[in-house]
Amino acid sequence: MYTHAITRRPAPNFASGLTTANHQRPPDYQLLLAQHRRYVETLVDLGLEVIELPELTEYPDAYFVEDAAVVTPEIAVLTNPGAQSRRGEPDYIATDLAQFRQTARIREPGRLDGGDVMQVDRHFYIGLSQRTNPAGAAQLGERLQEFGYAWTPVPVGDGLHLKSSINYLGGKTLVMAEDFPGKSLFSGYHQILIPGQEAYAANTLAVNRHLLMPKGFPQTRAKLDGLGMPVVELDVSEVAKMDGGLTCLSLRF
Ligand code: CIR
Repeated sequence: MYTHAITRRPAPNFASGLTTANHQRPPDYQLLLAQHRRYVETLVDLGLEVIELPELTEYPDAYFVEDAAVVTPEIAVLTNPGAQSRRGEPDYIATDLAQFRQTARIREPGRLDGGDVMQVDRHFYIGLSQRTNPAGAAQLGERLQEFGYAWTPVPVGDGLHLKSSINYLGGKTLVMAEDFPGKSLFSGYHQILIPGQEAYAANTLAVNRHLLMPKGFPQTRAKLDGLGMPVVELDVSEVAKMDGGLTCLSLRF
């Protein structure tokens, strides 16, 4: 069970963050703030104490706090984000995390984004992506091994991050885009496969036996309903325009 989450308020210049999305309508700040507020309220409703950090105009992607650190019960590892424009973000979360955990850092030549790190019980799968390189994955994996975790590097393919395509829901069940190239690595798990046109919904977040999924993906909704956990749909249209999703918006621990 998670007891805490860290989030960060999006800054008014968020639309100057990195994106590959070809949005039909420009991202809307007021709408993003409302969606973010609802997200925070949902975490609070699920029993988490949410620490909301202030906006950072210097780093317009910094509200994707998940990329700046990896938190386990034993340690918080500050990352070295793969994108140059995000490289300074971990410095702005370090003291907040130090209140809860001993901290460590990924260092050059290692690069790693938290969005590439998926914990499945005692095993960490670490995506090798445009943002996370083998040196970054190895630094994190070796650090986690000290605490008895196993780790496996996973090439991510075209997606931005590992968790853009696959997420662990608990109970040996993974939700993943059906064309995810690393699918066979996870043949020992119950797999919920998401069809191509709903692939964004593979970014579903399990929090305290509830499933938070993006709004508007009926086939995924039907499959998740079959798991017997309450499902909460959240509108994250403005987050998606910046290539983000539900997992990126918080660090849970
Ligand atoms: C970026 O490209 O870095 C941001 N615009 C989106 C990051 C999304 N984070 C995540 O998937 N963990």
